[in-house]
Amino acid sequence: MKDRIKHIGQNPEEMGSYGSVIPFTDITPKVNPSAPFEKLSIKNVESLPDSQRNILFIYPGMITEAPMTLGMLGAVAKQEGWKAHAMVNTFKKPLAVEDYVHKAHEVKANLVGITMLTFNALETYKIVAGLKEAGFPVIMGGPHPTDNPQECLDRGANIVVRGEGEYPIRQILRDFPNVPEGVIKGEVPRNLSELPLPDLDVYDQSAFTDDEGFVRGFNRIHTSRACPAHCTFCASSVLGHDWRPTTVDRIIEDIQRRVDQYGITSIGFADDCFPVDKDRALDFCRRVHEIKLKDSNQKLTIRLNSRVTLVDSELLKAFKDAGVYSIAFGLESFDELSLKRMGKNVTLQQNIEAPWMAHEAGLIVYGCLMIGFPWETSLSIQNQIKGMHEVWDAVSLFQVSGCLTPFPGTAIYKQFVNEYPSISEWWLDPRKQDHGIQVYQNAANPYAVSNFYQRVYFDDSYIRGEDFFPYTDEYKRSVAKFVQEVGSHNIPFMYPDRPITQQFTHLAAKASMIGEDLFPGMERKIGGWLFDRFGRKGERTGIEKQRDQRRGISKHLNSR
Ligand code: B12
Ligand code: SF4
Repeated sequence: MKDRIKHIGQNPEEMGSYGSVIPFTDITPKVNPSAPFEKLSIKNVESLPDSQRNILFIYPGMITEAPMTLGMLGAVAKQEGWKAHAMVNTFKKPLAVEDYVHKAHEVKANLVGITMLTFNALETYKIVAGLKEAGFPVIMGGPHPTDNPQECLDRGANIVVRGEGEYPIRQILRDFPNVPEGVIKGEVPRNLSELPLPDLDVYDQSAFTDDEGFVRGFNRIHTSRACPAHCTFCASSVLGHDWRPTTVDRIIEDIQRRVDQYGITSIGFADDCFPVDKDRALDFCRRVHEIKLKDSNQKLTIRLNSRVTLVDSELLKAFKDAGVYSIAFGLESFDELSLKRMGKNVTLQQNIEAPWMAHEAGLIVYGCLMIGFPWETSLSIQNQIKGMHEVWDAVSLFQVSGCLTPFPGTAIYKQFVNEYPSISEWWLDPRKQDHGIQVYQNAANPYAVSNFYQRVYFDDSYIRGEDFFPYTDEYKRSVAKFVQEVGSHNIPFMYPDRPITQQFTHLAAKASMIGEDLFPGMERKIGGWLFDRFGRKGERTGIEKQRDQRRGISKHLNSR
């Protein structure tokens, strides 16, 4: 067994681009790698015949849409003859630890696989503890375990998979129950077309279905993995930087089956960066018309993301002709120093030219911006504002993707953890759970988690607090000005042809900002109460709300 695990990649030499992120030699498996699972107290294993093996995949990070990751892993499990079940913690159906344990019992899970992001680490570890207590063996994977495998073992995981999970999970399921505990670094799938397409049947679709019957997330397609760039804030350890595309045939096949099965006409590419290979992108644009929609009056629309460095007029026009509706650029900053220090490897000029080119090609342009880098001063923010004005009419919506969250494994975390020791393992601090997550967009009661101005100004930065880095008052004042600029730009896009609504929204948002300065937390308390009593009724029942409170989500955000 030792040999086999080595074969699927324990050797640092085999880790490709991961090697530089965290040296694998840091990781000491908690348990002797040759200890088989039978030695654990697993209730179901021995009594079940092979044909009834079940794996339950869990996604504990609150989300509104079906995370394709579980479909990807579920498809592999099914290929191996296992029954795959998925459980996702959604705003529509929030889940508590006992729900996961109950489900694991219900499906007679032989194994439970958990996908872990960083922002809700403590809640995730509670789930691990609950499942372990009930006797279920737990495998963890995803961005957080990839960067913190030892922590996951220490918190109860039996196996931690680093990086992409398809090959390791296949091996584990084949060898089950004779699988050693510890850390596995999987072989990187080089040919993505060999992997099965995500299995959409593993999900409880009712958790993602909106009022119109649309299943959220089922339109999210992956056509490539990894991003060649090395932005220092980006948590890229899972996929690395070795960009790997799937074939155009495969993209067409994946879109077609979703159109056929779910009547999907709006596709979102989840790739970090779709157009890395321009020829492939152009080929896709030519062939997209092969996709047959159910009704000839329908049109396929596509949303995608790109670096500004990878587009030109020819490609952008081809996108437009292919039905691309919008393109999101990670502009991040218009401050040259910040761009440089965050390793974005783009010029100010490119940040200005690309949005204009896309706009001129007829695309809706989203410009994602970041603030809160520890080196920034109010001058950086003034430059942000100046830059925004350079692309004001080209960009439809600026998205402030938040005040910098130093995710583990990122260069920025490693660089600043010594200077700011308080950021060390921040994800284990109860006060920092859910940091940086754009909760308010989905919450049943938006006032429970955010102020009005945060919602309409797209300010999910919460920079009035100092969760990670200290900011001067002058910096905070500049940020306040910046988010107002973002708001004054975005509000007309949100309420086109409604000038009175635009004015009113702007005024109300300003009042909300002033109110927060004078009486911190008050708007959320009063607004939350009023909304609960008189507002549009959300999906959540009293019990579900209690679960939410147990998770601590509203409580924490209320205290911001
Ligand atoms: C699409 C996407 C979204 C979508 C959909 C989310 C989803 N999970 O489907 C949306 C827009 C909703 C979203 C939201 C957020 N996202 Co997001 N998102 C992505 C993105 C671009 C692609 C995810 C993906 O499908 N990857 C492709 C698959 C192949 O990789 P994977 O999901 O990691 O899964 C593989 C392995 O990790 C492993 N694996 C995963 N789970 C398991 C479980 C087991 C048992 C095993 C064995 C293996 C295994 O095997 C999988 C298959 O190979 C990634 C960036 C990226 N490149 O991955 C960011 C990323 C995951 N998001 C991130 C963040 C921060 C967020 C938000 C918090 C942002 C915010 N401010 O709100 C929210 C959180 C939402 C939530 N509740 O989860 C970070 C996470 C960093 C971290 N350390 O936690 C990432 C990595 C972006 C980044 N580079 O910084 N996101
Ligand atoms: S360009 Fe985007 S996906 Fe690529 S490393 Fe930078 S932030 Fe991450």
